[in-house]
Amino acid sequence: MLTDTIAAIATPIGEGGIGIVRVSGQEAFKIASRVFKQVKKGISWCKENESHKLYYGYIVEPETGIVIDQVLLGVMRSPHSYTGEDVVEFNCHGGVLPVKKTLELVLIQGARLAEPGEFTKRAFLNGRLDLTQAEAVLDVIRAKTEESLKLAASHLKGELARTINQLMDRLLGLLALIEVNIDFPEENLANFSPAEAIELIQEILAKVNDLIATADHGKIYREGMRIVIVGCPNVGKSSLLNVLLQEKRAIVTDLPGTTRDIIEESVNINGIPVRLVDTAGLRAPENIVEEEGIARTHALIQQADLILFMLASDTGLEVDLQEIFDLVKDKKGIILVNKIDLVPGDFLVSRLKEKIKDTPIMKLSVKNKIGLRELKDKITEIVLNGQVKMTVPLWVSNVRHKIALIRARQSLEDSLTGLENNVPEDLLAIDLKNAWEALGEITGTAVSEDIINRIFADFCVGK
Ligand SMILES: Nc1nc2c(ncn2[C@@H]2O[C@H](COP(=O)(O)OP(=O)(O)OP(=O)(O)O)[C@@H](O)[C@H]2O)c(=O)[nH]1
Ligand SMILES: [Mg+2]
Repeated sequence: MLTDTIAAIATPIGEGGIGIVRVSGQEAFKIASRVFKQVKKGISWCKENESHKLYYGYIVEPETGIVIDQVLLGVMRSPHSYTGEDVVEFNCHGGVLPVKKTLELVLIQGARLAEPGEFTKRAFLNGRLDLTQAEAVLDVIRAKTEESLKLAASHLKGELARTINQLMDRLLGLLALIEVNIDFPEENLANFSPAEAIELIQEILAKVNDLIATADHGKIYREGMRIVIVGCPNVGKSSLLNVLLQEKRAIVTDLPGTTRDIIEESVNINGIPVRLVDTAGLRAPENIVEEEGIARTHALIQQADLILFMLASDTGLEVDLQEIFDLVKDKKGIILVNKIDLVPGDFLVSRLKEKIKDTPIMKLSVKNKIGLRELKDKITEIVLNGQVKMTVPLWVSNVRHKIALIRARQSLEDSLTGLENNVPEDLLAIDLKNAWEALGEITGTAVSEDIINRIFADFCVGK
């Protein structure tokens, strides 16, 4: 499969400064030489040892001689390219047609259209990247906040892989000792001391546990979270969405029942990528449109990571809120008392405190922008359990990595139990090998084709 040559458009389809068609594989240069006519001044692009340069020329349809575009050709020879293969990149003018026509020509000359993520997959299979780095490529592309980008970039640099590899090396050293003991029990070649083994495994286990502990926060920075604003009509839900978005996205009026449909937008709250959802006010529906809106709100509450439950200080607890509290009671939430510019709201807050024990209650005025800073800080505090800034140098952010770490932890714990109970060394070796393999799944040293395919299927074509 790695023997054929793949091609794809690597830039978004649309108008832009440049559009790039990327070609990788054994035939890349041959294909380029058929369609690229260099405007020769100096060295020919296909001269041997010429690499990592741009060459000026034209894309020409070989049969007709028709010029498609004026381009710069980027040449990167194997093995020093992204994929590790021979790579050429046509830097066309950034229009839909020049780029598409160039791709077409390349395909006619024998390249195959790349699958999603296939360039990066080849980079992995050719040992240019480990699996954590390959996954980080996608995380960098998708990063929504500076913090998510920072996290992805540290993985791209291979920091997670380095840590995992160190743990794997130490495990392997121990395994080797045990294997020697199994193979030559009499000869006492290797000094295998169970006490030292226990110490070493405990050290590795502690590191694995540290990594697992970062995973929940890491996932929030990588994948973001969904916050749903709910409450009675007219309390200011849409106003809050608009002010957090700094944009008049949702319609705001003083008529109750203004919002009928779900409005969902991305915002950055202290570095956390958030999908913020505004919903239809909860009340006895007056018509079928409102009824549907309210039904959707109920469904959304179930999917939310955090609920902002909003009341207005001027209307207070006029409706029976028990039903709504029941809806949100299993979720993390914050109760917001809005419109304190109209009525201070202290009375309402004290009444609420009688009813509700664990959920934080905050006062704000969306209109006068009072309490918004505190609300943002409260949100981060709740989702990160009080830890507001990224302080740990290395974070696990990917659920796949977390699951593998948990399996490694289990096997390490099993091996410790075994050592304490003097189990035969070959059984001990099995546990340690399992731990080693679980860690190897993270970096890709021991990983099934199925997992690899699943990872790269998420990528865009051309990456
Ligand atoms: N005085 C005051 N008015 C506010 C405040 N926040 C929102 N409002 C006003 O309250 C009215 C309702 O605001 P919306 O944001 O549309 O309320 P909503 O909760 O989305 O209402 P529905 O979509 O009908 O459920 C509007 O006239 C807002 O300008 C506030 O903090 N103080
Ligand atoms: Mg609204």
